[in-house]
Amino acid sequence: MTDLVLHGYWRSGTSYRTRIALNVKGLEYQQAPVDLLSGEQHAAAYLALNPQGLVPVLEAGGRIFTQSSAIIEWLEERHPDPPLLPRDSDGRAIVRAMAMTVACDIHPLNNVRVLNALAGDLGADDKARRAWIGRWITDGFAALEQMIALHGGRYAFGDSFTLADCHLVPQVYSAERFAVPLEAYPALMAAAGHAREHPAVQAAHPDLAPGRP
Ligand SMILES: N[C@@H](CCC(=O)N[C@@H](CS)C(=O)NCC(=O)O)C(=O)O
Repeated sequence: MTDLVLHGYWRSGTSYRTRIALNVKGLEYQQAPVDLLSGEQHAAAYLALNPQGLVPVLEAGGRIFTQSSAIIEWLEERHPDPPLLPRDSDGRAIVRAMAMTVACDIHPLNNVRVLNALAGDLGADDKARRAWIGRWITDGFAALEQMIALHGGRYAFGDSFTLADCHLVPQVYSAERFAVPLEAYPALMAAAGHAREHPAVQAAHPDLAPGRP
């Protein structure tokens, strides 16, 4: 029996990155699907867990945590082995910068609510929304490519799986889903390819998540 419950949506990148971290740490957890397409994130019961109406939420023994990157850092502090951050402060800063490039500068611009606002407020059609998505992934991946070429090894930073890989894999999944060309990012794609071979990452794949139609 576990006291960890992850509320998430099968295809959400933030839920996916949290599942990866939970799996890397070898933790058992229950999953409670939240259907973003039907708007379950706006229901009163869910807003009581996360007033932002976003997934994921991690319940841990009665405590409620939101914001996937903060959840992963909490997991890192509570369950340090295996580590998701390098031992030295320089390395930690670089890994966090890689993760934040995804978490702060790519993902939020392509979130469901932003895409809905583009369509509803500005009348953007599917083609325009796909161009928007591609634009921000391309922008962030161009920077990440250079960072990974400089600091990467088997994974995005060196030869150990880190917080950066937790964030990178779901963003590549999203890029592929929206057919964003990825040939210009060989170092990034090599790191993502190795990360995808990790059993913890494979077990976190959206196709295996509850709630998938
Ligand atoms: N910064 C937040 C972002 C959470 C977020 O945007 N989640 C998306 C799914 S990936 C969501 O719940 N979207 C629902 C909506 O936009 O209505 C985190 O990392 O947890």
